Amino acid sequence: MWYFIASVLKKEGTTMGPNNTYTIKKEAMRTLDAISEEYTLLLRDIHDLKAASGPKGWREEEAKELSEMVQRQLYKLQNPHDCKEARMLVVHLARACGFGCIVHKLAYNFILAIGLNRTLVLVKSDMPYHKEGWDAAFLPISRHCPYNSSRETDSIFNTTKKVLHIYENTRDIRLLPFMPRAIPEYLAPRLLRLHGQPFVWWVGQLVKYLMRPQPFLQEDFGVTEKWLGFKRPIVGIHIRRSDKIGYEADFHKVEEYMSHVELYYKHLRKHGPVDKKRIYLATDGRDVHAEMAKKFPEYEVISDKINTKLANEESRYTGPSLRSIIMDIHFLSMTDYLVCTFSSQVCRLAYELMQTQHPDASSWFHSLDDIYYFGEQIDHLQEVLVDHLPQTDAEIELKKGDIIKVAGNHWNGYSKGTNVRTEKKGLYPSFKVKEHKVVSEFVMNDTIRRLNLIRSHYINNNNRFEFNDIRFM
Ligand SMILES: Nc1nc2c(ncn2[C@@H]2O[C@H](COP(=O)(O)OP(=O)(O)O)[C@@H](O)[C@H]2O)c(=O)[nH]1
Ligand SMILES: [Mg+2]
Repeated sequence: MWYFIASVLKKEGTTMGPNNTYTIKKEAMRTLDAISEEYTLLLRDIHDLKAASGPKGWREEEAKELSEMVQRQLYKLQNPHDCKEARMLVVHLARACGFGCIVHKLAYNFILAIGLNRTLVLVKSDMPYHKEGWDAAFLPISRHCPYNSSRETDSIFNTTKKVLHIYENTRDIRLLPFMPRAIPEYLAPRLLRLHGQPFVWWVGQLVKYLMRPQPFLQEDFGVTEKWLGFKRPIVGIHIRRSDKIGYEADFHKVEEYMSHVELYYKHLRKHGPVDKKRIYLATDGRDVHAEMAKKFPEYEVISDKINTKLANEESRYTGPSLRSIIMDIHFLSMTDYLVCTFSSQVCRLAYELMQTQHPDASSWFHSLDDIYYFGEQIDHLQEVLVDHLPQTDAEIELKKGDIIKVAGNHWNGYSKGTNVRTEKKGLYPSFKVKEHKVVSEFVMNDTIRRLNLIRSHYINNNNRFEFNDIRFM
């Protein structure tokens, strides 16, 4: 609702022609200020309500317990007693891509490994930043069987094979019921109560496991934190430029990012005094640091400018560049709020890791473009809470209970999507829907039961699956 009002009034306030009176323009901006104030107070109330719900500290306790449970299970799956006896899933990445992209591909295959009850194994040469592979920065994902390099092709339903090889182009993995955006059934009752975006929490746990730092990296985090003078409160800004612009994302001015930072500090001041407006700046845009210093001198900017130099395309796939992106993601994830573009895997990864440090930080961000998504996810679904009659040709009708496949949020109060019932695509008010959470059973020891479940899932999905692939039925 806030996005809707802000968008309408800003337009009224800034597009008044010369014949319209100055008073209306001024009134529009004054109304906007008043509503912004109300919005801020409402957010404070929600924050206080959340803090007051349940016994003091239960959220922290619950988050800690759930995280420890998941981390223990991942560790167990990844560390079988005898590697020769273990059922493994070897993931082969087809092409080199950025760090965030690699982590997300590994997380995706980690989910597949968990669903098939197999130990995830990597190929050393699939890490373009370092010849030592994943272990150059992180603890081996498995102590006894970290790497494998043989190449074979298998069906994921070949349950008798000890070692299964999986390639990026392996068909239809994404339609397996436990693949993104599902959360494990055994976690669901507790997770749905705890967290605003349970799927992001789940991905956060997977990337937390994958990115457990080597001791030297852990030490580097501590030393760098001191050297930077990293202090809270702080807003993390990631400004993705260079190779991304014009191909995978639009250009956004520094001012666009900073208007959301301003709003954050305005809200924060309602809770108490703020000594300094601070930002952590990560960017691959060469001119951003100078522009920020010139246009926003009142901000304390915490940043390592070397990281920006190392981010450029010529030096990207090198060890120092790997350190730079790990540092930037680490510090972005430690901030109190993120302003960035979710079209970038860098910021989505920082957002996922942020969830592992707080009971529920799902609303601690503003993305200038996409809503949160996970590559290869099945449709992102929303559930309609109240009916909606279209007000313009661009809008679609909603009925309570309808399911919507959301394409994106326009950040002006409206989202775009397709109503599954009517198959109509168009705009609808974002506040009339809520997230539809997908829950799936993950580890099932009974193989036949699992294959049957997979088969029935495909039948329910319009036979998009070729049944020849199920060799065991
Ligand atoms: N150090 C640093 N590197 C960056 C930054 N932005 C982009 N990069 C580099 O560019 C790569 C971008 O690829 P990827 O992680 O797949 O994210 P995406 O292309 O933005 O979706 C990163 O992994 C880094 O190597 C930044 O703010 N800091
Ligand atoms: Mg990329």
